[in-house]
Amino acid sequence: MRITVLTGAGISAESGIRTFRATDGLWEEHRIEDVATPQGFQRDPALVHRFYNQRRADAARAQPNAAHRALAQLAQHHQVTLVTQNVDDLHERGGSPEVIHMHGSLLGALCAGCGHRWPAVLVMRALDPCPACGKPLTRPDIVWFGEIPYHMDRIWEAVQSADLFAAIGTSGMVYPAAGMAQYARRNGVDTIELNLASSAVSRDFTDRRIGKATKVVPDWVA
Ligand code: BV8
Repeated sequence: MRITVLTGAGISAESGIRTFRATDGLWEEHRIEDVATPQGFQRDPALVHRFYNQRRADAARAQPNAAHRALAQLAQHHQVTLVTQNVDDLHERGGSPEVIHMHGSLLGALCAGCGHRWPAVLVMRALDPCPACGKPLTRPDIVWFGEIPYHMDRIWEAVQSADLFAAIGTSGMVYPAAGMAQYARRNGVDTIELNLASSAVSRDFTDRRIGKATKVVPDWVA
């Protein structure tokens, strides 16, 4: 069976990583939409790096949970395309063989000048020179609001060609991820939502499992 899975911050919540809604969208009194934007980086690169350095340290301390491990197990029995909005590496550390990070990754660094990518260091600074062009324009390799998410052609293809589309732990507040269930249904793909509560797009799903990810995901995979 071909299953395309989309995960959000809710799958990492029980690993101790805060979700966006849990922080009511604020960080150091800044709206995340102000910090996680190219304009925010232009305005105050040190503030933006502080935001991501903190999340990189939190993610490094966190451990994958039973939901991450259950999705790795699912991939052993089905053709799974795993797409995540999350920027942590808990899916990889939970054993998933291939993860599509549509919003980038805390483990990546990107040169805002020449576009070169390289592995991030734990504490990143804007003035760190790019290994390729030498410019002090280092940014996290994260897709910010107003930027185009990565691998979208491959993702849309995986959603429309699946037998089942499953969304796990996402509020359905951010596009284009939030539009995937509707796109699946338009292509005759069955849809299921696994979440602690209903989301902004619950109406787009024909099936749902309500509960904590570490409970409902292993139960669903079993
Ligand atoms: C783009 C990386 C196009 C950064 C992120 C008006 C209408 C529609 C769209 C827009 C609009 N205005 C602007 C837009 C576009 C914008 C958007 O959607 N804005 C929103 C705010 C309206 N989108 C974009 O800008 C995207 N790009 O559209 O480009 C384009 C085209 C051409 C040319 C240029 C551009 C890019 C968006 C990417 C932003 N980056 N992340 C970072 O991580 O720091 S978004 C960030 O928030 C996350 O990655 C995630 O995607 C998003 C939402 O987070 P969730 O993962 O859903 O988490 P959340 O906290 O919201 O919810 C947690 C869920 O878990 C809840 O449902 C909760 O119930 C559940 N839960 C909690 N605990 C548990 C649990 N479930 C199970 N078990 C538990 N224990």
